[in-house]
Amino acid sequence: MNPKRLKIGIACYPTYGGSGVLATELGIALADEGHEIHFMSYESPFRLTEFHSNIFYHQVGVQEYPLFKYPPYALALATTMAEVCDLHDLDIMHVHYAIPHLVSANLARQMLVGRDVKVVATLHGTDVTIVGNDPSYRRVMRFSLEQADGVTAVSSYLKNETYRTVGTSCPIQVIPNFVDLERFNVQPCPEASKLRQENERVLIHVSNFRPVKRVTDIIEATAQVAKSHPVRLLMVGDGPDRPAAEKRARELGISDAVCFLGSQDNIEKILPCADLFLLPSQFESFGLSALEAMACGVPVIATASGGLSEVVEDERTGKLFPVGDIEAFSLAIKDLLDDDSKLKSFGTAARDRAKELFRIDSVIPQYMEFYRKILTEDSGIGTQEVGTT
Ligand code: GMT
Repeated sequence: MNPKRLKIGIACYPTYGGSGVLATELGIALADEGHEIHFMSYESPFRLTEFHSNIFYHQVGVQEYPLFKYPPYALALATTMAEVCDLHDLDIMHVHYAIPHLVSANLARQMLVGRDVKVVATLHGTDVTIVGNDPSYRRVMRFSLEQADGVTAVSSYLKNETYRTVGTSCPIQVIPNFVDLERFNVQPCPEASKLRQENERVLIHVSNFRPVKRVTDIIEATAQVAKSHPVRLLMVGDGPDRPAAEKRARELGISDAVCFLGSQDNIEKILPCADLFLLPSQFESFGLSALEAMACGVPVIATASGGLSEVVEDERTGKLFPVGDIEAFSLAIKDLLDDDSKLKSFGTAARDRAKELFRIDSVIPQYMEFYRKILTEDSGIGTQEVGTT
């Protein structure tokens, strides 16, 4: 049987952030399986670094005009989506992060004449919990979810939050985030190993330094740990709370032990050098960065909030503590640093859990099955020919 080659449009935020990472990795994996992928965004997604003959990128141009205090990106995106659908005869438009991508996709579909495209949305987190839950967007969020042909969420927590906050009754399927275990492995890269001084333990955090990540909690906890343990903290990423974290490190006298590395394209080279990954977020719908650390055999110390407890297994692959509890946070770090065999077994269990539940080759078929179901539901496009992964 010849599996039908699907033509899939993917809209996402292209800069550093879990939803863009996931959307890009999904597109690459689908392209590897022979499907044709069309990314649409205002910039090329940052993890889209290699040439691939099945992958196309369409830049959304937004016209500036003196009347526009806020240039209407959602409209420009809808126009690009409709044009790409017409030119390339897409089967599916898969948007990542609902606002505004889902609104644009639904609008694009309405503009098409004589053709249909199925609209699929993947909810990632703050599109529901912060943006979609704001009174200025809640109604449009609910309306667009109900217009979509299929909706997925990256965790059960996020699915339930969507029902609770947005008040929609549309079916939502949980398809978890995934990781490529070949790329994210336990092998430290020699260059990154130079970041560790002799006798030091390495702690690492990776994020976009937004308030929800509570990055200053990491500095507070590290200062506690540094009183009794030689540690180096690697802060990877950039964002609004980076200056506050740098300031707090200076105030607490631990600047020498904290390296702010900025945004890094090849985080898989740095992660395996770390002893522990720290994620003290206010909430996370999933915590993709924690999963990437686990895949590298690095145990995770994170808050027991949102979907993190679906990723990190408390006292087996890491430790979970209450949001904002610096004492519990630093004790959790010290407990693992003080017990080498526990640290090692947690690291092994972390990689095993990533392998068991979140490996790329078990999650991609879930997306393919989801597409297949949507395509066969009422239009008959694809039928059984679609996607054998
Ligand atoms: O963390 C953010 O604010 C960015 C956001 C995004 O759109 O990239 O991340 C969300 O999506 C990720 C990928 O599914 C999840 O791993 C993150 O947990 C989620 N962030 C939050 O829920 C805060």
